[in-house]
Amino acid sequence: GPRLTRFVTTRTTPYHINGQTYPLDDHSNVPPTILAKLDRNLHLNPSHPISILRSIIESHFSTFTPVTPSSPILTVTQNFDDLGFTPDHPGRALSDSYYLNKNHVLRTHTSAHEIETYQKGLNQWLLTADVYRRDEIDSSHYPVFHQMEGASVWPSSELYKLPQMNAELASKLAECPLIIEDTSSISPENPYQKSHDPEHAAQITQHLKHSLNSLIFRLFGPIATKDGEPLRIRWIDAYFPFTSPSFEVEVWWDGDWLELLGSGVMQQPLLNRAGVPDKSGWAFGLGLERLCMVLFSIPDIRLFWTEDPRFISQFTPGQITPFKPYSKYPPVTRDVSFWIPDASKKGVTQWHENDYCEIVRDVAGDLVETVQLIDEFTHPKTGRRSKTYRLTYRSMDRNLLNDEISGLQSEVERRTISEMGIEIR
Ligand code: FA5
Ligand code: MG
Repeated sequence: GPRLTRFVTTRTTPYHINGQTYPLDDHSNVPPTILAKLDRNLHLNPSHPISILRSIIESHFSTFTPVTPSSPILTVTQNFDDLGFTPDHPGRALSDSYYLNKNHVLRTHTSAHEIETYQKGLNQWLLTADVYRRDEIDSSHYPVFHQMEGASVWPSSELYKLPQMNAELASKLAECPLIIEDTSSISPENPYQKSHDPEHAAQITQHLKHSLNSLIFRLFGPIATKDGEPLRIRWIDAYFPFTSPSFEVEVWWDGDWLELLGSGVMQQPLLNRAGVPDKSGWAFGLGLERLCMVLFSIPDIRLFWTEDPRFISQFTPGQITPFKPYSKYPPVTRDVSFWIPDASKKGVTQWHENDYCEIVRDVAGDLVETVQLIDEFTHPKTGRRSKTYRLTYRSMDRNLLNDEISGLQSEVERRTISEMGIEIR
């Protein structure tokens, strides 16, 4: 089965959200810091970079219908089972996802809304929402981020139009200073589906690639090609349970490949389940934060959540403008070394770094900037494992006091001792 680490919340009363009650059970692991994010709706504020980027992508795909789902609380069936996630898929683990209880999860990806959107009869749509994942802590990871899901499907009677549409898209792309490095290939590991005519599957795949290359050029072209260099985009094989073939797309940015999105040809059983067995097509899921950080020069992912007016006042609806950092307050660091619990003993939970980060975040909220593993070793005689973490605290909008950080740090230590069974060295 999945790796189910039990994160012990200090919570004792059921969750009450929007008039609904969710009884606690041994899966409940949503802390108050996360609950507080459920109604921020950054993607609906027209002056927020997330929403600005959303509207620019929506205007690029002008024939697609914009969709906003209402609640981030989904059943485990909607978020995982309906999409073909196997019972032991790691995404289901308590260490990676937020559960209200064993039946309800905070959506981990916008793909969870694919079926209901096809059920509405939409063929071309763009759905934007907040998604929740337990993760490490650094300047590009935050437990809440935003995804945009886009899809294009056609009834079988319209597939004959694809070659013409592809030819038009290809001729527009040919005019762009663009290098596409397509390392993907159709193979037994990443096949066209048996129920698809390979001709049609190839046309759908090509339409997917052309459509996303043209979006990425629209977003990055103006900044990336400023000094005469072409924009580089890379396609690589991927795996998702609900698409085949599947691809990830990266863009060359600042001397490195940056992962932008996952995509592929929709698995036909999913479209059948959505009541549209006669349709076929493609979908993608794009992370908005990382894209915004590059396009708006936003240096830290926590800034998206700040309520400091010096952030939001810098942006204009509909425009990509560079962010001017208003000040960077000094960091305060603390190192802590401890023995992790021995999971071979009965009743002892497997150590997981996400559980540690979760407690740090629960205590320090957005004051924690990074949690870095800086040393680890196994004691040669006892076999016990030691880890040393460096916790960096920094506020986005004020100076931190030493005493304040010492208080947070001892609370982190107290809780990790009592809830995770670590032993400070
Ligand atoms: C998915 O979530 C799939 N649902 C995407 C998909 C949709 C595939 C439709 C096929 C068809 P993945 O976990 O790789 O895939 O996330 C998609 C994108 O979200 C990533 O490429 C990245 O841009 C962004 N993302 C993922 N994790 C994080 C994170 N912790 N912080 C910020 N962005 C993230
Ligand atoms: Mg990925």
